[in-house]
This record gives sequence, structure tokens and C-alpha cells, in this order.
Amino acid sequence: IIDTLAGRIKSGSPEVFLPDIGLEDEVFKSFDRVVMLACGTSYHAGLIGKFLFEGLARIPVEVDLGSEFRYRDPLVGPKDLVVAISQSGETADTLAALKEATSKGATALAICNVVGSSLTREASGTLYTHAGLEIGVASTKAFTTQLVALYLLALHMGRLRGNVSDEKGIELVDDLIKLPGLLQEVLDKEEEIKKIAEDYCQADDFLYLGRGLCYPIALEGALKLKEISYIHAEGYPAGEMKHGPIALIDEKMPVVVLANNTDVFEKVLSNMQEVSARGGKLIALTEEDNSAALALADSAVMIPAAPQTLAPVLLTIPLQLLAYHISVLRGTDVDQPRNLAKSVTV
Ligand code: F1P
Repeated sequence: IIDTLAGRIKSGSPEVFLPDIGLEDEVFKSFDRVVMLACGTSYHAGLIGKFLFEGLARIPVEVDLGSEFRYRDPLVGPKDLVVAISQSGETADTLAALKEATSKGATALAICNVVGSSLTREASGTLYTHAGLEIGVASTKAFTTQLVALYLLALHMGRLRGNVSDEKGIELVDDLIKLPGLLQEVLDKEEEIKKIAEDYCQADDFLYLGRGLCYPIALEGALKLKEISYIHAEGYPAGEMKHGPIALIDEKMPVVVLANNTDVFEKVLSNMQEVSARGGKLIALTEEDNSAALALADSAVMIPAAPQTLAPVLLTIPLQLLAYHISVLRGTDVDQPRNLAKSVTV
């Protein structure tokens, strides 16, 4: 997808490329609200989708779990676009939630990795993520491609609704084109991440903190660790720490902080100070020039400077690698974790 975008830019076309999703532009821009439905890792993608759609398309977004949506007689109807996100397209709860919404008149769009899966057959349109076959049970590359798909959809809707100018559209696409190179820079940090895994693989609990767009990434980092290493981990919005989890912090608690440069960084920094003052061990994901974060961190992984909307994709990789190396060191089966199925069809 990114290569095709690059072609468009080189040919000077101001159009933002989006593969045919099966929904006419007139239909796609006609909704009053977007409802994201998904489970597990895909739900975390939906939470980021909310930021992207509200930010770029200025349309209200609700995000709900496929496993909860239909248990509350949800208010949903013909003016809603339901975006159902699933790697497999076979997750029973996401499928049931989509059917509940469409039975009440909503239009459904699937973001899915598996061509022809049940979810894509039920939806009026699909944006395929084309992440290739996921070998492991825990979703990884499907997640990062879901984020790119949501970025493209939000951008497309932003343009259709007149919130994103041609110029801005090209700038955002240009940012996206830089993503593969930036991701390679993050992948090159693997040895450093492995070292951090060695330092903390014996911990019993982990806390992951993020704010704003990075909060869902904290959730996802914690989920990956739980899924493949069986270490108890919690993702938390950094601002909520003082409302409870701060009681957990002691010198045995590693706290992974998404401390990249955003407009809420000063707030994140004060959360880091709170952890540090209580002896918690800080593992910061931050940029090389962020001396304030680096001064507090016990360990750090440097990520390249990137536009805020793309930072979640970059931040995900070190968290996936951290979970992977901790899992290898603890001798758990990374690809086939106990009790987990690739698609939860019941
Ligand atoms: C949802 C999910 C995955 C998780 C595991 C179980 O799957 O919760 O996020 O890693 O594989 O299922 P999907 O709906 O995205 O296929």
C-alpha cells in the first residue's frame, strides 16, 4: 500500500490512494458517527482509530469490544459506519457485534487480514491489511498494518468531509511513505531490547503507561507480554496512575513508559518522576534528544523522531520485541502460547 502511495506522489497526483473498499465515496462520507468494534489486539487498533478519525475527519467515534457490544442494546443505526477490525475475520464476538449493528441499519466496513473470511462476507466493504500469514497466535504484524489501514481510512474520510486539504493530504501521505525506513531503524535496536529483556525477565509484574494516542499502545504492550510470557502486565493511562496503580509501585516493579515527544510529554514526565520517587524501574521509549526522559530512565530504547500520528506504529515494535525476548528467556512457546487460539470462534 505504501509503495503505491509513493507512486502517486511521484506522479504528482494530489489524490490520496485508497484501495477499492467497496463503499462509494458518497456513502463513505455520509455518516454521522463511526463505531469501531473489535476484540483483543484489534480492539487496541480501534482505540487508535478513534484518535485518527476524530483528528483527521472530525467525526465522533465510539469504540467498543465485540465481546461487550451486544449485551447492552446498543444505540446504533443507519447514520453509523461500523468499522469491524479483525486479523482473522472469524472472531465470533466481533462477527456477532457487526451483525447486531447491521440488523439495526448501520453500514459495516471490515478491516481484515484474511481474504474472504466471515467478517468480510458480512460487511458491505473491506479494507484488507495484507499483512501476510501470521505464524504466531498473538497478533503482531496484523496490528501494525491495522494502524496503517485506519490512518488511510481516516485520511480519506477527512478529505471527503473537507477537513484535510490536498496539501495536507500529501503531507500526511509523505509521512506514511517514510514509515518503512523509520521502522527499520527501530528493528535495528533489537540487541538493546534483548539486553533490557535479560535485565527484567524475572519480574512478576509489569506496568505499561501511555497518554493520549500512546495509551492504547501501553495496553497492547501489556497484552503482548501477558500472551506470550505469562507475566502479569497492566497497561494504564498514565494520568490514571495516581488514582490507584501507584500503590503497586516498588523497586520490584518495571514500568514501561511511552515517553516519546508529544504535546503531552510534560505530563508523562511527571508520571515518570512519580514512579522514580517510589523506586520503580523505568524503561522509557523515547527519542535520542529527550534528555529529560533519559535522565530519569533506568533503561531506554531510542525511537526515531516521527509525526505524532505515526508514533504508535513505531512504538509497537520495541514492545513486541521486548515481549518476544522475555518469552524466549523464560522458555515459553512464543508462537503457540498456552490456552490461546488464533481465532476465537466460540
Ligand atoms: C482477536 C484476538 C487477537 C489475539 C489472539 C486472540 O483476533 O484477540 O488479538 O492476539 O489471537 O484473538 P482477531 O479478531 O484480530 O483475529
